[in-house]
This record gives sequence, structure tokens and C-alpha cells, in this order.
Amino acid sequence: MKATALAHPNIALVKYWGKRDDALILPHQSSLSLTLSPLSVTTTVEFGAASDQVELNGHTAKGSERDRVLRLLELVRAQAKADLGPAKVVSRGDFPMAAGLASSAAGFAALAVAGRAAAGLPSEPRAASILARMGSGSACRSVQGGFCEWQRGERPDGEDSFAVQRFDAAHWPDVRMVVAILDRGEKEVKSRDGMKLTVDTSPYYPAWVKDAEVEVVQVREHIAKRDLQALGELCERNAWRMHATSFAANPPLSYMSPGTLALILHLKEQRKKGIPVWFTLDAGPNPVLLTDAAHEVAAEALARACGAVDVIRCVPGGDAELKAEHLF
Ligand code: 2P0
Repeated sequence: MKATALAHPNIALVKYWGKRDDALILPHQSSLSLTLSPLSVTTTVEFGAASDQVELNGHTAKGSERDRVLRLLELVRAQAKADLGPAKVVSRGDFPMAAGLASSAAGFAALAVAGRAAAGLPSEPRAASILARMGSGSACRSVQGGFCEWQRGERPDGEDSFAVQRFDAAHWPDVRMVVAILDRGEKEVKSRDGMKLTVDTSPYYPAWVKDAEVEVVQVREHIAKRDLQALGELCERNAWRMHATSFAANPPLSYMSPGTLALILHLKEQRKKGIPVWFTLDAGPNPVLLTDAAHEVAAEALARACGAVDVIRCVPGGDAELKAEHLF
């Protein structure tokens, strides 16, 4: 009745931006990401507790944060077809939650894997990915390691909308993602609200969906060939296009700060000097730099020179996994 899982966050190279079903969290388009190590979230779930309790990073979760966790465990109970009783959940991440990294991705992936195991359900990446998706969309891509593709699916019930691993972490051990933290503050508009506003009001949104579906196929080919330049160029273009859809929303939405723009425009100069470095950018001001092992120190240095207050260097991460040691 008790299980613990560890999962890594992921960073999308082709982004998910917009839902066709808000309740089931079904996307308009497919996306593809790299799982990031060493960052991780560890979560212990125990069914049969005295009452529902949710503790996240040392504080008792309340409101929508608590509801989202308990709702996912409700789905686990339905899958197990058993009255498992109330649940106690304790979760801890080892990276700054407000850094603009997808902590919710690692968190809900760990919760889905631990929740299923605690309920006695078998380890099954597809089922865990679908469950994680219903906690937070991008979480479906953190159930497995390496490069994972969230296939949008067609079915209204979402049973064909889950992530599959295209390449494992060992396929390209030389690739690096360097997170440049320019601003530690909480963002004003959450991803969930920003993408809804964009879907509802941006005239560019249909073009985004069409392009992204094509880019997922292209990005797979670049990763297969370990072609860093082709991947970097596509990754930047995709990030620009995601943000362009938001700029065109009503009211307009920008996740970029002046510092973001200064850093990402500077990369062009660096590439002319022979440093292979490209950016991607989620729904926040902190760019993530794509480079290789030989240039990660140079990438960190240029991020710091452009005002990064912290830098986290990441390598391809592995699958979410069950742990023998519990948090309580
Ligand atoms: C991604 N992002 O593909 C994109 C790129 C942010 C920008 O997935 O509403 O926390 O829980 O499904 O997964 C962040 O959105 O949103 C995200 P919900 P989520 O990584």
C-alpha cells in the first residue's frame, strides 16, 4: 500500500502549447522533449492512511495544489477498482520550483508511478503516462527517460494521448541542456492560463499547431543523426513560434524579460565564434541552452555574463523509477 518513485523533469524541444480538452488535458499537437538529470522529484504514496494528507516540499498543500494531487489518486483508485482508503503523499524536489523548470512534470510523473505501485497496479509506461498527463500535460513525457514524444492522439477519451520513448538516454550522452536562471520569481501568468488565452484569442494559433506537428517528425530525424546544429536551429525556431503565438494573444502575453531577449540574441554572436549553443524557452523568462559536453562550461560562462543568477547543467536523464526507501 506504500510506494516511492523518483522522476526527472523534461524540457520540450518541440513544445506543447494548447489543449483541445481542458479536463482530460489533451493537446492540440504532439510534442517532444528531453528528460533532464540530475534534477529530480521523489514522491511517496501510501493508501490506507487515517485521512488524506498532501505534503509538498515541506509544506502542507492546500487549495488547487492539493486538489490536483488527490484527483490523480482518485483515478488510481478507479484503475485499481478497489477501495484503497485515504492517501498520504509526501513529495520533495531537489531543484528550485519557481525557476521556470517544469517541476509539475517531474512531480506528477513521480506521483503517477508511485500511486500505481502503491495501489498494486503493474509497472506500465503507457498507463503511467496517461495518468501523469491528467495531472499536468508535460508530465506524461517524464515517465520515461531520454527523448520522449507525446503523441497527441485522436480519441475523445484520451486513451491514445501519451508519451513514447523515441531514444533512450544512452543514445546521445554528449548532449547538454544548461538552464540559465535569470529570474527566480513566480511568473505572472501560469502556463495553463497562458496557453488557454493563446488558444482562445491568438490568430496565429492554427499555424502553430500545423507547424509543430511537422517539427516533431523533423526533430526525431535530427536526434537520430545526433545532428546538434539541425536540432538547435529547429529548437530555437519552435520556441520563437510558441512565444509568437502568445505575443499575438489578446491581451498580448510575453514570458520574456529584457534579460531573456539579451541572452538569446547574444547566442548568434557566440555561434559565429564557434560555440555551438542554441536556446529553448518555456513559459517563463529563463532560457535553457542546448549544447554539447565540450561546450557546457562555455555555455554556463556566457549565461552568467548575460546576468544568470544561477546555472544548472543537465545531461539526458533516465526513466522514472521505484525506490526502496520511502520519505515517511
Ligand atoms: C512544454 N510547457 O511542452 C510546454 C512549453 C510550457 C511551455 O508543458 O496545464 O504545466 O498542467 O497541462 O504541462 C507547461 O505546461 O500545463 C508546459 P498543464 P503544463 O513543456
